[in-house]
Order: sequence, then structure tokens, then C-alpha cells
Amino acid sequence: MKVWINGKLVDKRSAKLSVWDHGTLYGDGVFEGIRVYNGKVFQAQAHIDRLYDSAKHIRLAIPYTKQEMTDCIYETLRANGQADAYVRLVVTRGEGYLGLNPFLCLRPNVFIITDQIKMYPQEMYDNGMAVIIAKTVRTSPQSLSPAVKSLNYLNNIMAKIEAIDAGVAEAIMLNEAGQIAECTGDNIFIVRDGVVITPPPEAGILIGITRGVVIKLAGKLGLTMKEQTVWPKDLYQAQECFLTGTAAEVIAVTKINDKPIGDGRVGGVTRKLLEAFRQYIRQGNW
Ligand code: PXG
Repeated sequence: MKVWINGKLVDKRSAKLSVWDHGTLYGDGVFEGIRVYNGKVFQAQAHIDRLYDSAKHIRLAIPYTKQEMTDCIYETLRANGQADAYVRLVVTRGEGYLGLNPFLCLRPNVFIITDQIKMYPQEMYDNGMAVIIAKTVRTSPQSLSPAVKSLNYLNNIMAKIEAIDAGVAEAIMLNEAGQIAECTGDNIFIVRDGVVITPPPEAGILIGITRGVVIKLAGKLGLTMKEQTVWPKDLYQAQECFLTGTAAEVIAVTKINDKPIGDGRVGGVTRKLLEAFRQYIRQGNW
């Protein structure tokens, strides 16, 4: 397998970064996780835009144009003969010194890995998944905006460890106000009295690309959709709950902290949205 690194396609084993890279030393960098369906990069523009927005936020200048970056993804996919893949696009601050000053780093390192996607087991799509509410609070937007997809994922990893310890696949994270923000690698939605509700950006979330697609599809299906504050009690009163993400696509949550959501089975609205999402992917005009 080939990895694209700083303009070159190299063998997977030769794709290496310096230990002096501030990405390695401090998690100083940004990334994207993108799907490729049937030879086409899903929501390429939205992902590339988010990468550049994340980079801008941390004052990191990506040494390629957006078009060059998109072309390089396709070049890597071609080199690996992949039509369906998961793309990890990473920009680190680059090689520097042991001090924090990011501006002493030489030049950002940019690399692209195209690999197989690891989705949740099919059984979870059929019957729904169990999640917990993590005690780890989502990073405050005043500390580091969760809208920035930075290489520093320890906040999410600490919540993920809680999920693993509890024997479930995901954890819901609250913000400092105790409102529902999102999961460690997925956005969250609930359905109450037929209305589809998801926390707004101000709740302190990564504004998911899949979330955006699902909001659009919900509109097309004639569902009422609201970005609205969600409290833990709203979860338990919801008829349905589901998660969205690049890896997950759309997946039902049927149990939270061991309490069943709705009747404990995958709900009708979730099924409709999952089917609409899969159809949208099959149609390929995105
Ligand atoms: N919230 C967080 C914190 C995320 O990291 C999402 C929401 C969903 O966003 P998208 O744009 O993907 O709809 C993410 C995305 C992985 C993996 O390997 C995680 C993500 C994306 C791709 C792969 O666990 N998280």
C-alpha cells in the first residue's frame, strides 16, 4: 500500500515523520476522515473546506491549494487501486524544537492514507447500539473549539475509554453546561413526537459532514428538523436516538446507560433516514 507524504507516494513502511514534528510532540495539527464510495470522494468540498478552516483556526498554513489537496487524494486512491476506502488526510505543524512555539517549525507535513473502513458490526445497524453518557466533559469552545478537527483527540479518547470500560461502542459527551454535545466520533440526534432534533454548533460540537447531509435529507423527506439544546433528560424521553458520522453513516442508539430508548428497537424515522442516506450514496450526485 502506498501513502502520500509531502508530494510523494511511498511504500507504507517508508511513510515516516520526525519525532521532532509538533504533531507528534504536541498533537499540533489537523486532520480529516473521509469516505470514498464507488471511486468518488464523498462530500470532498465540505471535508476539504473543514480541513482548511481547522488549519486556519490554529494558524497553520497548508502548503497546497484545496484543488491540489483533492487531486492528491485521487492520486493516492489510484496508486492503491481503491474504489471504496477511508481517507485519512493529516496536516501537522511540522518539524521543530522541544518548545511550544509553533512558528519555529520548518514546514507543515502533509500525508494521506487510504485504507479500509472499519464500521460498527452489522448487528448494531439491525438492532441498534448501546451507549453511555461519559463523565469526561467535552472540551469547552473557549479552550479549543470542538469545531476544529485537531490532532489532539485526547478529550474524546478519554470518553472512548469510558465506553470501552462499560462494554459499549460509543459515549455521549456533555458540554460544561451539562447539555448533550456529541459522541467521541459521531454527532447525535433524537426524535421526539416526530421532530428530529440535534444539538446546535453552540453546544460545542464538531460540525459533522454526515450531520449536514442528514439534516438535508430530513428536509427532503418532509421531516421537521430542529437544531436545539438537548439535555440528558430529553434523551430518555425521546422515542428514537441515532448517531451520524463518516464511519458510522447513520446508526440507531437503543440503549443509554442501560435504559432503553423508546421501545428499545430501531425506530421508523431512523430507518427512513438510514435508507435515505444509503440511497443518496448510491445515487452518487454529491
Ligand atoms: N464528532 C466528532 C468528535 C468526530 O470526530 C464526528 C462528530 C462526525 O463528523 P463527520 O464529518 O465524520 O460526519 C466526528 C468524525 C474514526 C473516525 O476513525 C472518526 C470520525 C470520522 C472518521 C473516522 O473513528 N469522526
